Amino acid sequence: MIGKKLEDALNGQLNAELYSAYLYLSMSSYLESLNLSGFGNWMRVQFEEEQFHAMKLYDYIIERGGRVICKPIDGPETEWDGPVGAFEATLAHERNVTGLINDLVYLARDERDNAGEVFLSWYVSEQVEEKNNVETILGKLRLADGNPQALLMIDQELGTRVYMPPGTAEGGKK
Ligand code: OFO
Repeated sequence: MIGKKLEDALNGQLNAELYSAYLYLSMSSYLESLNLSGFGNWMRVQFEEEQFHAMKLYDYIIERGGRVICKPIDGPETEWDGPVGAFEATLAHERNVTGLINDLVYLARDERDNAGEVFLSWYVSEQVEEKNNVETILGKLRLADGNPQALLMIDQELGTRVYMPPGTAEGGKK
């Protein structure tokens, strides 16, 4: 059975992942409002990924004999400074989430919960991938630097992103 401290912390992370989902849904809607439907699509897929992250925690807490407590989810922002502003905010958010995940790993270690630490290692790798993905897009956006044609090309590329649940043939880990 999971210890109370780690159970509470995992519940907190479940809430944080649902907030992430809500944040990216809000960004999707914002980008759609700019007629950047490819960017909107990318954020919508991100919304689905974050729900997966949340539900993985949900299942794990239950599997370990804990209890999931559904707390209120904060309301996300609704406006950003264009796609660059949205992706800068995404990068800052993911850096923050990485800090939360690292703290959970340290807590699992302190609690001598080896199973919990192994479980959390999936999130450690996931954060590296998320940060890299966002940095890549931000790099392209900065290169485009206000060039509408280049922006539309990136929009087209991001419009091809499809949600693949982890474990499916092409989804691999993501
Ligand atoms: Fe769940 O990785 Fe982003 O927040």
